[in-house]
Amino acid sequence: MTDIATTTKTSLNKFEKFKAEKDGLAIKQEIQEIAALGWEAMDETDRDHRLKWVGVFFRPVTPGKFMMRMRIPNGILTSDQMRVLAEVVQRYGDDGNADITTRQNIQLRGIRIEDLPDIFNKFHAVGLTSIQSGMDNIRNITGDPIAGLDADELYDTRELVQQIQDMFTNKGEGNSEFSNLPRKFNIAITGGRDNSVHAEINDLAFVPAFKEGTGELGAPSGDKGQWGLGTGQDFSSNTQSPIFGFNILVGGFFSAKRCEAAIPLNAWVTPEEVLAVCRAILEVYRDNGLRANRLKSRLMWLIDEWGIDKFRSEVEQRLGKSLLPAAPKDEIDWEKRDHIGIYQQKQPGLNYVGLHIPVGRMYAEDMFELARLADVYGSGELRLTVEQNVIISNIPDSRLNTFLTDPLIERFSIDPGVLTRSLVSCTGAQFCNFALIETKNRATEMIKDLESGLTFTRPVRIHWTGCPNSCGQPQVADIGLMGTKARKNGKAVEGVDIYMGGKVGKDAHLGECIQKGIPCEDLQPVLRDLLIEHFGAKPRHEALVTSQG
Ligand code: SRM
Ligand code: SF4
Repeated sequence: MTDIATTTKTSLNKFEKFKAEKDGLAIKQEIQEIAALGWEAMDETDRDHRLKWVGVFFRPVTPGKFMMRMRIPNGILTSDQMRVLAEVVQRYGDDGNADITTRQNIQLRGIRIEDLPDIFNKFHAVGLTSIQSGMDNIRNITGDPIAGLDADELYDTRELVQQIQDMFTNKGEGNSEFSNLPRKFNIAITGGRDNSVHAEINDLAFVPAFKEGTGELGAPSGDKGQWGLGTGQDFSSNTQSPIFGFNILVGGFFSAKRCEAAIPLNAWVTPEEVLAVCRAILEVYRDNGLRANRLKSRLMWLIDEWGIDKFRSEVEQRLGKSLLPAAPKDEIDWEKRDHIGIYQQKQPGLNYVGLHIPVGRMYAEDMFELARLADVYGSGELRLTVEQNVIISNIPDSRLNTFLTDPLIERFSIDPGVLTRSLVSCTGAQFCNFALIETKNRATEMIKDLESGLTFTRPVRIHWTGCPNSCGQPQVADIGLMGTKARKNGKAVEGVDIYMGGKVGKDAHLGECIQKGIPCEDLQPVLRDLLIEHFGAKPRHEALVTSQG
């Protein structure tokens, strides 16, 4: 447990103080009481902060209508789970909707506090949880959205992701061992080749890497139990051929103050070791992370203070083992795929189909329909991507043609416009009180207009984020737009800073700010010029003349 006593009381920030007074997770036991009391009468700190430990977010923009953030490990859910989420938002009529998030997750809106006991019962019945999904907890763990379907993947990480989530949430019931971190913590793990998780922007990421078989593994020989649960895929038995495992990256994060890509820990672990190493890193962060200044509490700040070598050796101490050095290269050697469209699975005769969900926004009817699609044509499984889209898996060849004639495919296209296809947007001013600008609606409109005036020869990934917190990840985009206050004719107006050069997949690196304070009302021609100048877009009339002449 966190030894907050070691930090003097006066040096604690206000968040640390209220956590020290009452652990956030304690709110779980008080839900009945709070539901009966109502949101206006309840304690303000409970309402604004502690409820986030059970995934319930007070929205100052829509007081009384809360947001609920789920946990969808690896972004995979069943049609039954999707239907329960749909039922929850359905009861709120026009106020109810849901968003797919940039962490392969779902957030529900319009939630009334008096319904929480019933909602939690519904979640429980289908194995859903929203526990520890906000505030100083570990966020939804991202994994390859086509894990287990991809013929080219090196390791199916679904079980590992679930094990890690089960460890720090006590199988979704809540775990006070990890409910008081210095700040949020992001984990990603991928066994695929295209860095589908944006490993570089996570506090902790596991990326696939082979190690020459030397028989000198750090794990105690034959004692897998000590390293956590087996994964059913034992790559460590043959010590002659290269052994599969993961290189570890640490410290990636975005914040209003600072953005950093993750750096190598210089450690390589087998799949069997991942769980224990994850726990050790979380414990080191929990017990040593900086708690005085909340703007300097993410893992990278601790790594800065200690240096990576000390951080690594503290992790080794927790583990009670030395870590092997990183494999010389990782296996992220593909460009990132977006999975929209039809793809054959590694299982013969089966396909997965990626549907484009415009800026991740869904209404109850959409969610019921997506669940129906998964049941009727697939195996009842749905998957979410960090681009805020949905994949329906396990569709037999024989059902594919009928699937493609389903009316829902018109709404959620398998072949959207070039810009629409890769558009990502954070929540923005409609629901988020940090927002400096409206995002989702504006982004959708502007992209439509740009598409109608231009032709493209390559995709361009445009990400919108409503403020410098960077939830919409503008730094990973070809063009990233970050909400800001701009000035026009002496007046403050909604504006954006423009980021460019974000590279995803192989050799990922973060984009940088190239232009500041463009008023949103003047943005479209600026984007148009950027698309023409840097991404080979052509004005439609010009493209027509060229093709005719
Ligand atoms: Fe975020 C805070 C939404 C992904 C960095 N984020 C918030 C809050 C909770 C602020 C608030 O209370 O209103 C937003 C809720 C708005 C709402 O009503 O939806 C919010 N963040 C989101 C989501 C929904 C954006 C989206 O539309 O997809 C994403 C939910 C992910 C999930 O399922 O858990 C989301 N947020 C991210 C990411 C991207 C990622 O994880 O890959 C980042 C940058 C990466 C990172 O954290 O290192 C991100 N969110 C932040 C920050 C800045 C953190 C920091 O260290 O300063 C905040 C502010 C904070 O925590 O104090 C924040
Ligand atoms: Fe809200 Fe800012 Fe995050 Fe967008 S980036 S969801 S506006 S906190």
